[in-house]
Amino acid sequence: MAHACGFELAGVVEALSSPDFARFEEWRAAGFAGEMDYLNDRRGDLRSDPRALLPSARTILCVGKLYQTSQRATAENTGDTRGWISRFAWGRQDYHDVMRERLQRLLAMIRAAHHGPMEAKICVDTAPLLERSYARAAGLGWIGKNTCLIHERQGSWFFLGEILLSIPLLTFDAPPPDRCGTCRRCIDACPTDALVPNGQGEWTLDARLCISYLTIEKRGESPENEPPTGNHLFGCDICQDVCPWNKRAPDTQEDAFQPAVFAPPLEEMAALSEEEFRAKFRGSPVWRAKYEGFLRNVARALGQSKNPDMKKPLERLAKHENAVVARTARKALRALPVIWLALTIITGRCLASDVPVSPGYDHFYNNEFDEALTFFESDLKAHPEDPQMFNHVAQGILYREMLRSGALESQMVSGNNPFLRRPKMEISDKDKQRFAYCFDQAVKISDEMLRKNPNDLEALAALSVAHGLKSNYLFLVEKTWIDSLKEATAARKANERIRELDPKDADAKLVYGLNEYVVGSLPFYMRALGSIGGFHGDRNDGIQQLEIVARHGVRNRYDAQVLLAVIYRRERDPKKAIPLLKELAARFPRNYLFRLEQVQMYSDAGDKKSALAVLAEVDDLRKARKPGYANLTAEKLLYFRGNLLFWYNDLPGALADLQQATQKAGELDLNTEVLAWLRLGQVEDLQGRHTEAIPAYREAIKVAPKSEPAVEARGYLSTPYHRKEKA
Ligand code: B12
Ligand code: SF4
Ligand code: SF4
Repeated sequence: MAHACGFELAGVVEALSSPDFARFEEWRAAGFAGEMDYLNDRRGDLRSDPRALLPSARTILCVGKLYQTSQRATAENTGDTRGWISRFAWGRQDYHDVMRERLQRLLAMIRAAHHGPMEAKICVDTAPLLERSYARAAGLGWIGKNTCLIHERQGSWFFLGEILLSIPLLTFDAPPPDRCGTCRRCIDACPTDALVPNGQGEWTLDARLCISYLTIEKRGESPENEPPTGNHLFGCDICQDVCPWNKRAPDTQEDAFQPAVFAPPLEEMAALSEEEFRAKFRGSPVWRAKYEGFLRNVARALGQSKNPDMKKPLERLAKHENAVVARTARKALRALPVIWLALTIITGRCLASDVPVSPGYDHFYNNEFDEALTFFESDLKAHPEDPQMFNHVAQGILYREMLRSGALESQMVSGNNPFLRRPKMEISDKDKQRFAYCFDQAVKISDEMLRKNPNDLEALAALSVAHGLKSNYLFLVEKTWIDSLKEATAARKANERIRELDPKDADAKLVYGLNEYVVGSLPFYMRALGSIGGFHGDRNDGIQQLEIVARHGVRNRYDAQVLLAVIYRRERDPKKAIPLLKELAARFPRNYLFRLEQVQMYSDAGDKKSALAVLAEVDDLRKARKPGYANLTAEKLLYFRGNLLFWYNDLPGALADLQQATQKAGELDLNTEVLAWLRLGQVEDLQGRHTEAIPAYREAIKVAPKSEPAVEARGYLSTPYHRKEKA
């Protein structure tokens, strides 16, 4: 009957007092209920026994209704100009009404089937009933570490509802086993560490730290040290998004839950009048936050956005007639100089008028390093007391050089031992000196700041970045990897101090995560050596830390995404790299590398069609001389296509492209040139023409004798190349 009424889950349990009430008592005694009066006062006490709601109750019929739709988070709908509403509130109609109406239908069916007298009461969410406890006892699922009820096949995206019945039922269901096992993804992913252990070693939720509570239930202004709520406007789904039991969870068939509003533009939301809010959200669960609460959430999201264009709407909200909204917006504005100053480490997006505005990083991420450096140098002139300004210049110099020598391209990471085999980059003396000067100044000024205040977070951040850059420099330019690791360790130490002082800072996990991964990836003997020198690392932990920054970071988010894309490639996990690269390409449209890397990843993932489609898109952008693409040569793209066809065994196609690319080899950067010659030789060999292959290998060796492709080419001079059988 329950299924016929639209419920995917159903079960029955006796209407007795729940043994879990002790858990509830302990939970609220710990203060975890925050200001939710309906849990703290008499209405909370009523949860001790369902017969407080219906004295004649003998049975509880528990049902679950799915609400997940086919809509997913994508690069287009999760940009930094948009807010985010939780899945359970996407529908046009409030789930309470939908559930209630279906439960009424179910009750009518039960009444029709049961002929005698019967009392009943329908409950959905708001009734003082321990819903998850009874649903668990009725066999609807187990209670996960994220505290949600999870069903093995249906996941956890479902609402609960109940009918208390005065009739006894003959059979009762049993709770399923706990299937969380050793997993702790939800705990690690929660950005505010709201999932905490209770006295019995089980996980529970401190609602005061939970974004869902802070955006839905908490009234008035945010507490002084409120955890960051990111772009969440109503509720939070993170601990369910990461749950493996939701990976294959089915979507709802319910029309009323299909998304009406889910990722609204922040600027548009900030401009809503009370009437417009009513028209948009009346009837949706978002209504619960009320106009004041919703706009307060918008103000917070604007303040935590990484986008400079969000300052204007925030300033308008600071003048809002609602005092709570206006004060929240003013608080967010006051915090901006600090947030955006920190942000300049990576994005350079300083917005507040009393700190330097540097569009340099927009150029930086679009690979326009000359333009970026012009901005960074003038910022430095205006703020010579700020260590980060020196870091920006040093970073601009280093990355310009990396692009020039092809080191920004991911061949850098494709070898067996990628972090150690990069040929030295050639860098001019002038750039070398400027880099060294900027590094020294950044360290000197940060040290001075730390002498005055050892807990100065900005100085620690600057120190960490300076050492990180120096580590890269030593590795790529000087190729002194032990010194490079020492610098990486110094970066990590400064970072660990930030993590101690501000454990909630997701961004601080960037350097830590990278260090874990890089050191954890070194060959064993080097790691052993490293441990004498004091470095240690764990690859998986490193990846996990970077994933947290990529998802929840503010200032280091894009760096973490770039690093992860590179790492996923190295870990042979192209499917994970693709969405990241799409997001980066959308965010930094003038950086062709994000698109070319997509080509490679689609190819690695076996999706030749998509790889060729992205490549054609890049070629169109090049031909149209779109910004960022004008300097890309036709030869480079021919190499890319030839390489792709080579791996897909389309040898005539590969040959034509590679011949054309190498005809004007001068148009290729060094990295691509040596690879193009190597591939050309290999294609000839595969077609049984070793005599034609030899000159190509010789060219590869001549162009960059010490590079990995040249070493490989040397091997094929005497023994023609054969494709290895797939393992
Ligand atoms: C208050 C409340 C909140 C609060 C507090 C949440 C919380 N975890 O306690 C806030 C505002 C933070 C919240 C958030 C959300 N909520 Co809410 N919330 C409620 C409400 C009204 C009461 C929950 C409650 O009593 N909490 C007190 C604590 C102690 O209870 P509990 O965590 O459920 O734990 C009980 C049992 O699970 C059991 N238990 C706990 N651990 C263990 C371990 C073992 C081994 C065993 C045997 C038992 C056990 O004992 C406890 C006492 O009964 C219920 C509806 C209701 N009437 O029950 C909805 C409800 C729990 N929320 C719901 C939803 C959908 C959400 C959100 C997903 C919404 C969103 N996207 O933002 C989030 C999820 C956040 C999260 N990780 O829990 C659904 C959950 C459906 C499901 N599949 O689990 C419910 C059931 C509403 C409904 N009718 O559908 N919610
Ligand atoms: S809903 Fe969000 S903030 Fe709350 S516990 Fe889950 S992940 Fe943490
Ligand atoms: S993420 Fe892992 S630990 Fe958390 S609820 Fe899901 S299965 Fe359990």
